[in-house]
Amino acid sequence: MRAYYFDNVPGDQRLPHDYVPSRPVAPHVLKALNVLSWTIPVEGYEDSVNAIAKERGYKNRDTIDVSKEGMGEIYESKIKGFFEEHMHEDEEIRYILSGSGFFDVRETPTDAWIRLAVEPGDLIVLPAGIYHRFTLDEANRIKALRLFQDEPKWIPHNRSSDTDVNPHRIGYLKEIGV
Ligand code: KMT
Ligand code: NI
Repeated sequence: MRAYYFDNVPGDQRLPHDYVPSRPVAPHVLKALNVLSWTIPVEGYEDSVNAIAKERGYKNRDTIDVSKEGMGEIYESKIKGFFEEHMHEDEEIRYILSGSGFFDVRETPTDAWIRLAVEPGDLIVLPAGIYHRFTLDEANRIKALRLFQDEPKWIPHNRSSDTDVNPHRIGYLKEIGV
């Protein structure tokens, strides 16, 4: 997984939006935001992913196919929703099986976007309360395993003055010491 600062240039969200020259984000910066990542080769990934799932209490999982073919008529609205800046009250855990895409996470306190370019074998954990969004890249497809601590639920809370005072948001800021 490559991590770099998003260039904020208006235009197609599926483009890399990498500064020239690129502004890479060091692993310790992601660590300070409580963003976790592993690389686990897709061939024979099960044991390693199962071990992490067991250790972290991820009891449920499903797969998601984000592509026109995979989503049908809800594709356009889903793509739009994924890219709205939001938070969840649970961790967002994704293991990329095929394809690629970008998860953008907000750095705090700068509010800069950090772009995580994910590809097959990347396992990422976005902590509860972090502001983030997702987009496909120009290849237009990704398949991922979604892991959940409890029931497969996925409630996005779009960023607003309400989410700024959400207990999970406050808890996240406390955890990262901001
Ligand atoms: C999400 O929650 O934003 C998604 O599931 C996006 C697709 S998973 C690669
Ligand atoms: Ni999300």
